[in-house]
Amino acid sequence: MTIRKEVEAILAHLGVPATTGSLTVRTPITGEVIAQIATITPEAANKAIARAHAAYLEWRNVPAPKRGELIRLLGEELRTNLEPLGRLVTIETGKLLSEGHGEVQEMIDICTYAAGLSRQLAGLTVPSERSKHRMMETWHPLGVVGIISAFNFPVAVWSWNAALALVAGDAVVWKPSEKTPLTALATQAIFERAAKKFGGVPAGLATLLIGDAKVGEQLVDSPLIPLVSATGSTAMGRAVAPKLAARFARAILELGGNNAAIVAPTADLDLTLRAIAFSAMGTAGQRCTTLRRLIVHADVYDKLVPQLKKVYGSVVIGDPGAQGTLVGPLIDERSYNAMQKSLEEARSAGAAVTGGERIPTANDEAFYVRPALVEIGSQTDTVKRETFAPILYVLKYSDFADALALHNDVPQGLSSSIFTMNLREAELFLSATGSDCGIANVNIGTSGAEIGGAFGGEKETGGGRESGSDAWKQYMRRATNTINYGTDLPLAQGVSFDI
Ligand code: UN1
Repeated sequence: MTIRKEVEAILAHLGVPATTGSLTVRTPITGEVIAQIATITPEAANKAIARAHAAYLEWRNVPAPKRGELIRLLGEELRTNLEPLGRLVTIETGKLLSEGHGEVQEMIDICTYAAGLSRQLAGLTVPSERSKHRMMETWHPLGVVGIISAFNFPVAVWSWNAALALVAGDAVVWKPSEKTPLTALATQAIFERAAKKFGGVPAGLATLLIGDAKVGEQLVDSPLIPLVSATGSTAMGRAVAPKLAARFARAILELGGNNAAIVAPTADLDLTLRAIAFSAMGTAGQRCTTLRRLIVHADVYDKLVPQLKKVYGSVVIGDPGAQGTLVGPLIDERSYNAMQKSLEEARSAGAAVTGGERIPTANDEAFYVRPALVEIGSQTDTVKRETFAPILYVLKYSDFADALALHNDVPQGLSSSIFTMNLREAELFLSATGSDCGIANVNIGTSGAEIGGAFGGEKETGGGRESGSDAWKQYMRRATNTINYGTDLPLAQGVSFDI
């Protein structure tokens, strides 16, 4: 069966109505076209946003634990469809089958989390300074949440936002990456089934808009959308953030990462090697949390780096659906060119590059590469820039303070790790003067975060937090309430105003 036929079968199985249109969808596995689908017009997109707003006005009246029931059903529906949706993720993104399945598992996990959360959207009660007064805070639904997602986590990112937003009483409008619209259509069909089992939801409660960057701009500009959660490049965030700020809308920005790990002299090198391999080469280096910089102590450099080179030289590259493959294709030619450009720049800066070459296949339009290990003397501009490809820059250090300084001396601040058995180093790395990232780990890689924690990063990563912890608060508005159950009217701060 060709991949195109397989895609048609999966979409039919998941209940996606067959369409045709101007958007060409390819699989990076072979580069072949797997679908032609319709895109939305600007007028229709505006109507959809208005419909979502009307849905929100109804949905906010449904008790939160009932809203949680919808998300529980969504989780169940995803559980039933983990295999086909996971396979579709692999076909559309080129990530390994276990990662495709893992992505759907992540969706299921956030649904479980959000369903529980629906009974815990609690506000504080606060002691009032006034007699016979009570203060409390109440969390209310916010409105329509715009979700702009990237190709590399084509469906999990929607679920992190949508599960929380829907439980919070919001409606969601989703603009997925143009590179991965099929998994979005499949997810929408799965949502519709859950909504039906729920007994129906207001029309347009969760809406999918397939289109180009202009659709994203409509979400960013719409006065009906008080929060936009956008995942993508720092350049995209730079365009989006001022527009949202200008109309006082909220932003959750998940932008570039330039994640590093420090390998200290006491590191468990066997564990470190395995953690580096997954973080740096996994998903062909196309996670926001991918390990991009390795800062290795001089005492262990000559032991670790040759071992790493061996792994880089032997890792199985190929069909992400095949057993044994560890590195699948890059998403497209542009990504391949960006990788080659960065490697060229590193070479001219005197770096020693291992790997990085294209692995020829029968398909000219598929881009498989050997992951690149780049030993480089200093943190050049190339190293400071995020290249969304499997390049690991390796730097050497002798003094821990220098390693920390190198670590933080990049514009991005998403994820970070230290490999050490030294408690002082580990604690320092996690302290206020340590890693400046939103995620800081010890003896574990930079990628593969769990949904229970808040996910996001600082500096040019954008500052947003999604998923676990108290991320839900961004999808709600807080009202502070003061109630007077007495007959007097004492004023705060002892102010008197007798009429
Ligand atoms: C992303 O790359 O956009 O930490 C998100 C991880 C995943 C999320 C990555 N759970 O690798």
